[in-house]
Amino acid sequence: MKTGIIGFSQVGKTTLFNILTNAKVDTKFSGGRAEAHLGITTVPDVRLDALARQYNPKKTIHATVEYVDVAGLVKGEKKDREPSFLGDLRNVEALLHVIRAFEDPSSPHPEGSINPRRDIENLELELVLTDLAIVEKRLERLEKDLKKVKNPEWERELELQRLCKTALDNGRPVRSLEFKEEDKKRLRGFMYLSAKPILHCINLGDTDSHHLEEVGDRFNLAESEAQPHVAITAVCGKIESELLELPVEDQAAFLADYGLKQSGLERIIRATYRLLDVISFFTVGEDECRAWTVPRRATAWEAAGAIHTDIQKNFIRAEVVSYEDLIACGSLTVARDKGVLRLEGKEHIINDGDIVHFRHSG
Ligand SMILES: Nc1nc2c(ncn2[C@@H]2O[C@H](COP(=O)(O)OP(=O)(O)OP(=O)(O)O)[C@@H](O)[C@H]2O)c(=O)[nH]1
Ligand SMILES: [Mg+2]
Repeated sequence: MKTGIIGFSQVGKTTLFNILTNAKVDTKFSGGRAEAHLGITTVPDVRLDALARQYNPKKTIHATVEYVDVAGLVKGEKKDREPSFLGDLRNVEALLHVIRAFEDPSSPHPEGSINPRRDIENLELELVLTDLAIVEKRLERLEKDLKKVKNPEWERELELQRLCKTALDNGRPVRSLEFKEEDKKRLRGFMYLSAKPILHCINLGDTDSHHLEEVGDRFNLAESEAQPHVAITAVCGKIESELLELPVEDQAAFLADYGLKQSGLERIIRATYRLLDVISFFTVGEDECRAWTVPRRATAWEAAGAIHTDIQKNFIRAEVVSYEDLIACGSLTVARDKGVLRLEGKEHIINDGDIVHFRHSG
């Protein structure tokens, strides 16, 4: 899973990138056109940790999320030439938009005041304008080609691109449109930024740590929050940066001092999982306990494919047990004896937290 961190300049993108990936990129350096940073986050999961304690495997492999941190957007930049760093965002699955809500007189907010609602609207507009430039170019090409040759595939694409253009012309992101799976495929190659699910993350000042859950009301964001494939969360960047400097055993107490139940990293990853509507299932054994990420309502057959195409191809049955049942039983053998480990076919829907063992031939 790959997420792109975006936002206007000096909002705390790199600070958040460092928090998420435990990197040490200098936040003093800005310069606007810096190269993109890439980092990987291990997805914390207490269930996998508990399974690992039970199995004591040689390897425990958590799910990971890749993050890319790019230079800040500049409002109203000309869209006829795509800013090069946007290229780094084209192949991400989701966008993490950092919004500045902390006061810092030494580096003022570029807009002069704190107003997350305005910043969200401005950012969405930048995405819309960037995509509009692409869709217009594509439509021109399609119309020209269709005058020369009749091609039903291009005609279908023309209809779809026109739908996108109409939405964009009206200031609406491509993600507000519903497409059938085969039409999504037709548009995928254009990698519209406004088609990507987006998590707006409000970066609060350190005195606001008790009010993380209330950002929606406080900044009047209900309208954004209600849109499809949009979610809102908050962090206190400064506190989270300090957290990173502490030994692991002191972190929970430090968070509690600020009234926080979980770290910003956990909150953001959970929000991203909900936004993308994905779940985790686990495979266990003495060699390896591992978390896998699949879309919610994935079938056993699809889950097999997430591990390896060979397992999918040679799928016989999936043995499935819920996390709670396996922990209560202590082992797959006991779970099997008690009848809570069930043998399921290809169409069985995998639930969040299920432990799955695939029986396959070859
Ligand atoms: N007080 C406070 N300062 C912060 C916070 N997050 C970032 N800063 C400061 O704001 C400045 C910019 O932070 P960065 O993380 O580099 O912001 P950025 O969005 O990556 O900036 P550009 O890449 O230049 O667009 C730095 O001086 C940070 O120390 C925060 O949560 N609270
Ligand atoms: Mg930066």
